[in-house]
Amino acid sequence: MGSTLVAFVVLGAASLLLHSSKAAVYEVGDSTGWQAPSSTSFYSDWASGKNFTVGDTLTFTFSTGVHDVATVSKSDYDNCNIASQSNVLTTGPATITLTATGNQYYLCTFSNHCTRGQKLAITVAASSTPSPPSTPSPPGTPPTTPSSSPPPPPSPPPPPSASSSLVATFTLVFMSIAISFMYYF
Ligand SMILES: *[C@@H]1O[C@H](CO)[C@@H](O)[C@H](O)[C@H]1NC(C)=O
Ligand SMILES: [Cu+2]
Repeated sequence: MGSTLVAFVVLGAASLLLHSSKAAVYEVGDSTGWQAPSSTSFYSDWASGKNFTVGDTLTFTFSTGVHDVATVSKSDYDNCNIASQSNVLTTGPATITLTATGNQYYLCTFSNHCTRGQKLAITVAASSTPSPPSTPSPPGTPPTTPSSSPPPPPSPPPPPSASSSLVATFTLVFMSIAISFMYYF
């Protein structure tokens, strides 16, 4: 039981590591890159359907001096407030690693680019997002996949060794008795 529990804990940790190591890299706007788009909904369209998680990376591709990326508040995002932004990446391409959960807001502080749609709002989920499904699965996981290899090994060994030693003991006792009888008769 104890070793089985340990095996599951190790499995869980390993799967967590696997999930967390699969940090995604997003090219903001894909081939369009980071610029004043033709549609004001371009970047919200781009973000929709994407699941951002802590550890993922956003790459803003733009020419230095033509655009920039400012991380802003929701109200600044809503109002396209480009004045006095302090958290600005001015060199393109710029990479931002998502380190916190919740909503993140970005915009370009150049001219009217923000009002033309060069702004991005995303929601970042905990990197454990994949694990909730896997957390419930551990109980069911054994029969499914992971258990197919690691779990079986841990549990089989104990029974085999225990039962084999038991068999050996019985055999030894039986042979001793048999030999004793042979000598007696
Ligand atoms: C995002 O998550 C939802 C819900 O888990 C899922 O249905 C959808 O396929 C995911 N989208 C991507 C692009 O992974
Ligand atoms: Cu711009």
